[in-house]
Amino acid sequence: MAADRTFSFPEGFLWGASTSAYQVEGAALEDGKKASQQDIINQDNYRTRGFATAEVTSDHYHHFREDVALMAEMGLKAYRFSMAWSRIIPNGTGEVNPKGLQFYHDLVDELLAHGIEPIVTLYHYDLPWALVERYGGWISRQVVDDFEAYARLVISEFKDQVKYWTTINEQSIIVQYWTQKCFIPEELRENNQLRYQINHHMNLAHAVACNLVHELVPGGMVGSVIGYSPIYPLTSRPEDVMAAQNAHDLRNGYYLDIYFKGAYTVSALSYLKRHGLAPVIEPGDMELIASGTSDFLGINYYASECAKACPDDGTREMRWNGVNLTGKKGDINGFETHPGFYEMCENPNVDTNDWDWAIDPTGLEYLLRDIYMRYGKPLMICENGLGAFDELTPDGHVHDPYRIDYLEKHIEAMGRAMDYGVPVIAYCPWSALDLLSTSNGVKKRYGFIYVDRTDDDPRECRRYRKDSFAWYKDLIARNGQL
Ligand code: BGP
Repeated sequence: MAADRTFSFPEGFLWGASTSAYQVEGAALEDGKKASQQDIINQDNYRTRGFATAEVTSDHYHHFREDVALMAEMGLKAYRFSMAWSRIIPNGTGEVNPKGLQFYHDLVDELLAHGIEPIVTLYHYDLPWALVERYGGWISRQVVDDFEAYARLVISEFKDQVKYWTTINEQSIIVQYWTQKCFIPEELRENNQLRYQINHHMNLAHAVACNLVHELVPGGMVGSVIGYSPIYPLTSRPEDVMAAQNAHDLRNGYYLDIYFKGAYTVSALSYLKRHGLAPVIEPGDMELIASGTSDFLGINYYASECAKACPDDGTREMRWNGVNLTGKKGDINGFETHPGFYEMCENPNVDTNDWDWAIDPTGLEYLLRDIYMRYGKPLMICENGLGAFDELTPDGHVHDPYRIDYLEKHIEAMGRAMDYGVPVIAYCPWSALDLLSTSNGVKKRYGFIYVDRTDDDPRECRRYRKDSFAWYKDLIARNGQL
């Protein structure tokens, strides 16, 4: 924290860490659990790219007591994790799996026994595969009713122990990377309207979940979790500034306005309509969406983004994203492009990690202030972190000063935003322990706790404390004073 500031984090601030079910649990088909769409997607990732499957991941299912003990040793006040629908209701609807439910009871009990507040995400990309087979998953509106039954069960079950609920993880990112986050059959992949249709169904499910928390959980608080990148214009040329505004409206505002105003961002919706991409909205949908009020917003922030003007001169095709699959800087295979609206591009003013994600702590201060100014609700950092190739030394250490540096600067930036009046209630970096990345296998690591395995070989998944573990422990003990 800069020397001239007197800011300190409030008492009770929730220093935490994050994971998601399919990325950390493993036991993909054990004790009654059936496949989720992520089990299927990641089998394909293994075949085609050599990334680990979701079968074992970090084997948290069998190591959770050890993991919670390590979290307690770090001094965590909160743990944000998701529950796997396919572990609890293996066929997506109907019969409940008692062993699946028991696992989450044991986990929640263990957390509370260690004084760690559970922050539960209802859905983190892992729809039961049975629902994909039955009706195409999120493509069908039927999923909203089935999600309601699942959410009602889980919320009722944990209502006395879990106060903080988050609904659906990163709808914004699901739209951009839909084949990674949802199973989309080959023949539908050109139909980009479906991205927004899926998102519309998720908006309905989100509203349903908000209403359920308010109905069932005394004093409960609920919000969505958005994958959020502030978007800077490449230059101060007015066309670039306009392009950055367009990108903001379509990639950020389009979600936030739903959560807090119950309406689609007009500019983004007009753009989608013009290109035949707008969702079909049925009578009553917008009323349901508006009824599901959020108490806070969960934010996942890794990197800022940059946009420039993109003329609609007939030479450019619409493109939806770019990704770096190798971890070699510069291997990103393109940028999202919407001719006539915006084109994403590299920002020459920031450094990047090995997967070409910008490293920009100031972006966190900027977005916290911007979002709070627009919507006025408390904010919770549900993910923030640095993916890196960590190395386990022969004597069992992992030296990750780059991660400490990244997190320290982001915490400092969060502190500055709070000093300017933004109420942030939790900071849960990604990730508590190493886990399966959504796009790059297990070699891209984020955790405070190293999990000894490779993409090919799960080994025994032994845990090791990284240097960042000790650093975070100290930081929490000082309540964030840097
Ligand atoms: C977010 C997701 C997480 C997570 C993280 C890092 O989008 O909510 O599930 O994995 O990003 O991304 P990746 O795993 O692709 O490096």
